[in-house]
Amino acid sequence: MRNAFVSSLFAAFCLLTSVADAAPGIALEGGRARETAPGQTVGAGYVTIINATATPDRLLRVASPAAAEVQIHDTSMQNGMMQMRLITAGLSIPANARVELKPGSMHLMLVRLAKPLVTGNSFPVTFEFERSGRLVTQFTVESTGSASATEHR
Ligand SMILES: [Cu+2]
Repeated sequence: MRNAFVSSLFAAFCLLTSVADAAPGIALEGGRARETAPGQTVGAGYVTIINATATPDRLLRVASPAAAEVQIHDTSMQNGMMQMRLITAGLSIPANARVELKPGSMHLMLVRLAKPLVTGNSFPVTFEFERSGRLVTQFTVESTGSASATEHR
């Protein structure tokens, strides 16, 4: 019963959003990845997730043709060492908030790259949200040499 109710609500919502295409929702800004050296199979990606709605959402998973797997990682300092932790339960996106995935903080790990990431190139990344569904954004590859380049090897 509840499912039927939810899906009819969802259908009504889709109908509404298809009419009002300027409806606020989740937006992705500043998608970028770090260039990788030849032979390097793991890359790092960053993006800002903006929730302009009054409803919290949750980032469930991320995928890209550029890598076999895209993981969400968190970074913390443990005894002066930078540690990364895989976030498997999704990432909660509060209402009216900006969640920044950036160097030294939460970030995306592109695992088993299809090919090296070359500065200036770009590739699509798909984000799947619990409420907002799928959003695709382009990540631009930037050169390393910026701070916290030791975060990933
Ligand atoms: Cu990582």
